[in-house]
Amino acid sequence: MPAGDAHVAGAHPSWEGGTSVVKNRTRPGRVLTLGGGALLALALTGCSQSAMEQWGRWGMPVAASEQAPWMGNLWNGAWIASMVIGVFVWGLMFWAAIRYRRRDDNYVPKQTRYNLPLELLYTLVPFLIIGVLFFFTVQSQDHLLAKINDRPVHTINVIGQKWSWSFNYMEQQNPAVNTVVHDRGTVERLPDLYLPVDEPVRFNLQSADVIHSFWVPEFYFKLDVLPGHPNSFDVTPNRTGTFLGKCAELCGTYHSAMLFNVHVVTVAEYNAHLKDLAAQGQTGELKAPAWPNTVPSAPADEEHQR
Ligand SMILES: [Cu+2]
Repeated sequence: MPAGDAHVAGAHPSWEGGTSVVKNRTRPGRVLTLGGGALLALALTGCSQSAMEQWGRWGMPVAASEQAPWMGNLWNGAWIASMVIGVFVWGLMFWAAIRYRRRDDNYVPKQTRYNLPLELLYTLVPFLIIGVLFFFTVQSQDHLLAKINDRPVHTINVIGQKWSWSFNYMEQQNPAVNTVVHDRGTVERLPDLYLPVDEPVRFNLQSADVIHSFWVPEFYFKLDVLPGHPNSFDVTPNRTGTFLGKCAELCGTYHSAMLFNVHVVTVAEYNAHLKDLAAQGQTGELKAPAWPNTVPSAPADEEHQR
């Protein structure tokens, strides 16, 4: 049993016991506690401007890629549609509860049955709602998964392994680097993913073992990393900064430690970082072994094996 549950279970008897303070707390006391909690929550979340702005994005961080607005608009639209429908349904529920409340013990209102227009309405309206959401979902998905073909792209081959990430920068064609360099992460050392700002990057995702999911929240995008099924997507980071990338698929004991640092930097800084990696001997491509092995193999020798 998780510690949190144990705590709740431990506290439980005092709620049941007739002499407990909790049981005897008066109603105004409880209301005050609730009100205080709500005020505290407001104070904690509402005092900083950036937190308020994040509420404006329905909890999303500030976007950092050219493709992010497709997902951002879908996210905002889905929330607005849900809120409109929610308020309408709550309104109907409260209206019906108040308008048709029982006033007289012997009175039973007229029961409605086989009302065809009403049944058609509540069958068709949900289909309509789902249809609209489906249309915008497919539209966003097509744009997010579209490959960038009109500009040269940097290619980064990513390997997800229990429980970290390895990045291969396929920069043979880049005159500033001229080779493939890699950065292998471990559970103890988070790997660093460097990306050039305003330049398209193609990610090829491979898993060395189980299903992972490659997620950079600021790009508003995640994609499954599947054993035996390479996935790929293009993204153009458009805001410099340091972000935290994550694995978004529960993949075992240290899933929560499967993080990586994302540095969106200028092209010059990007090239300089890759040259640093090359100078440290991190050249060549790390390959995902045939599933279901667990550790990517080193490019030429076994020197990098864990
Ligand atoms: Cu994972």
